[in-house]
This record gives sequence, structure tokens and C-alpha cells, in this order.
Amino acid sequence: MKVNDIMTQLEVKHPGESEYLQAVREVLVSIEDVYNRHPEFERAGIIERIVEPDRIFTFRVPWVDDSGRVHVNIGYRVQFNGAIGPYKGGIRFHSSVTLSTLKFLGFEQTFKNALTTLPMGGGKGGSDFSPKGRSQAEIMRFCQAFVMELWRNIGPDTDVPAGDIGVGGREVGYMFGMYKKLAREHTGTFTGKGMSFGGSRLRPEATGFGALYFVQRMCETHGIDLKGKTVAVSGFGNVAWGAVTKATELGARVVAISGPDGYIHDEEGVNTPEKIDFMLELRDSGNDVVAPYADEFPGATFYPGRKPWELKVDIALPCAIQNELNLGDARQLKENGVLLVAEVSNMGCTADAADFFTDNGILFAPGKAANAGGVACSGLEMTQNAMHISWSNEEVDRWLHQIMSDIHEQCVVHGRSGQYINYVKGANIAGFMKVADAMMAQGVV
Ligand code: 2IT
Repeated sequence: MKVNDIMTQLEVKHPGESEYLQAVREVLVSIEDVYNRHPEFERAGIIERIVEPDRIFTFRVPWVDDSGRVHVNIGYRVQFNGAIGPYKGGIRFHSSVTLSTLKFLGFEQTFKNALTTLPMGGGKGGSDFSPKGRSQAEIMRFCQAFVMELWRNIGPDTDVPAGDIGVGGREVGYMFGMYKKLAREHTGTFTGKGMSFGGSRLRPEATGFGALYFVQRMCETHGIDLKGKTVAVSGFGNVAWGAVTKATELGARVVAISGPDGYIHDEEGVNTPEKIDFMLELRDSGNDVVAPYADEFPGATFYPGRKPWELKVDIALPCAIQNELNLGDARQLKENGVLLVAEVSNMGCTADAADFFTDNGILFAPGKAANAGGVACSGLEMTQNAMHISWSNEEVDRWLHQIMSDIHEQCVVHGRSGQYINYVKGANIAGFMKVADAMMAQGVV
């Protein structure tokens, strides 16, 4: 395999799908050497097959707003790779969603899910619908319209959607309700459900908690004490909230959170139950702004239109959206002595920023390793649903610890180069080898 040749062909086939092409290139660069040691992969066309989704559904989602006006959004489900289990991955509702976004997310999800050690293939879906400023009734109607089209293509052993940006417990509830009505079955076809109808304990917290367990392992492995370290977090949604909660519990001090409107600097720390829960209030307001935090807690300052990466911190955790940390930000973080960066959002760093961290010996974890706790807990929800039981907080948390620790170990095994652990390479090789092995065994399909 020659990465540049494959990328040139893909660029011709899928022009303008920049996020998808970025995600594919990152994986191919990491696995090139290992791949070329396996001529049987080349003969079986593994790369050509693994970069293309198994199938994509695209559909119209018409819905009526509270004033009676009709809107039309586009809905998608990308069933990316089903080699190791049913398709599994979230649904994103955000104005920025395109097919390229969901293809990149589905591609990443395939390797992430392989890393969890659970039997899940990769998928992703969503819509360019923006929940911002929409009423509860509008959101319900949109979710229902979305599932009216999608329901025939999903199922507990076929494809199991969950939440992502813009889709939380409320939206999963609405989508599950409509699915149940149409399919006439009460099964684990969605994860992230409410506790009263098959949801798993800890699912809301799992992405952020899992990311911090991963960061904890990175620190232990490199002799860094997490206690007292300063942390900058971007975002203020569910994932950021989980990360802030666990970082604080582990003794670190989170000094920044952010929104599309700018960032909050709270030098004392986002470290009391009132401050942490205020993040949930901000999210529930539906306005997508973080500024009110500074009105509520006068010790904090709001910096409009700026990103938290300009602060001097030990640890940076992008928790919002793809490509939210660029090369300029990476340089600034390094200048300020950052020790560790972990993507809690999917592909939170631009390709050049990620390369900059690894090239400069800064510990850097890619999203597919660091944020896998969310989908891992979804996998545990599927297991509980299939067994018709529900596990306690302690049981799920024990699993989550174990899974994050296993992922870390896989990164160490495949990513070690001398003293430095290249987590990007480690995660990509470990994830790829598992999926490739399953594909080889199943013939050309
Ligand atoms: O990016 C992700 O891993 C998620 N949005 C969670 C997917 C899931 O199926 O729980």
C-alpha cells in the first residue's frame, strides 16, 4: 500500500469530503508499515474495502414547527463496517452535519468499537437539524420523523444507534418511543435510554469518566501525578460535564470550559457541585452559550470568541467537536508547557495539531482511544438488554475501568517507540488489526 496513491484515488471518488479524507489518512499513515508486512491483506483488498462504508441511507426528514411551518432536513445513517458485530454508533443533530462528517465519524467508530473489546461494528447517523432554540415539542416531532424513516434499517442485532452532539437522553427517548411503536418490539435497539426503560447506569457519565480513566493510565505510565494538575476543557455538554466531574474527583483542577460563544476562565476551578451542575443547566437552556456561567459565578471571567487553549495548563481536553484545536493552538499549548492532550471529542485536533504533539513528545491520545468509554458503556447496555437484567453502578464502573485500561494497554503494545508511546499509532494499529482479521476470515463481502 502507498498511502498517497490511495488518498489520491479517494479524493477523486469523494471530492470535498474533507473530514472523511482526514480521518482515513490518519489511520492509513499509522498502519502503513504493519499493513505492508501482510501481503495477504493486499491480495484481499482490505484497505479498499475498509475505507468504504458497507452502505449509507439518506432520507428526507419533513417536520412541522410550532407555528405550523414545514421544514425539511436531511437524515443519514452510515453503516460503516459490520465485521465484528452489529453496527453501533451515535446520532448527531447539528447544523454542521454533512455526509462527510458522518463518514468520518463512522470510520473512526469502527476502530474505536474494535478497541473496546466488545462485539460492535461501526456506524453513525444524524441530520443537519439544529436543536438550538427549538421547543421540546419541535424536538420530539423531529425525532419521530427521523425514526419513521430509519426504523426499518435498525434493530438490536442489526444496527444500534445512540446519542452524540445534539442527541441526549431526551432525544433517545423520543426516537426509541417511535421505534417501539413502529417495530412493535421493546428491545435494545437504542442505547442511552432512560433508566426506567432499559438504560444502563453510568451511560451519561461514561464518555467523560472513561476519558479520565484513560488519562489516569497515561499519567501513571509516565510518572505524572494527576493531583493538582490544571486542566482546560472545551465544551459544556454531556461529555465535558462527565470529564469535569471525574477530573475534579481525581484531584485535578479544571480552570476552563467553553462554548461556541467563547470560553470561561475559572482559576479557582469548576469544582463545586453548584458549578458542575450549572453546566447541565446551560445545556438544558438550549441556547448553546457558556457566557452565563460568569454571571452566576463572579470569580470567573468570560472571554468572547476565544478558545481555552490560550491558557497555561498542564492538560488539555477538547470535549466539543471535530477540529476544534488547530496547529496554532497546539503551539500555544506547548509554549505554555502542556504535558498531556487527550481528544475527548472525535478528531478534536486538526491533523497538523495532532502531528505537532507527537512530534514534540507531548503525550497525545486520539479520540478513538480516549473517548471509547461512551460506546463501551453502550455495549454494556446492549448486553444488559439482551440478558434482560440491569447492573449496578459499581458493576458498570468496574467494566468501564477495565475496558479503558485494556485500551490503554493495546496502545502501549502497538504504539511504543523507545520511551515515548505514540497513542495514535497504537490505537490505529490495534483497532485495524482486529477489524482486518475479522474481514479476512469472512471472505470478500
Ligand atoms: O462517538 C461516540 O462514540 C458516541 N457518540 C457514542 C456512540 C454510542 O453508540 O454510544
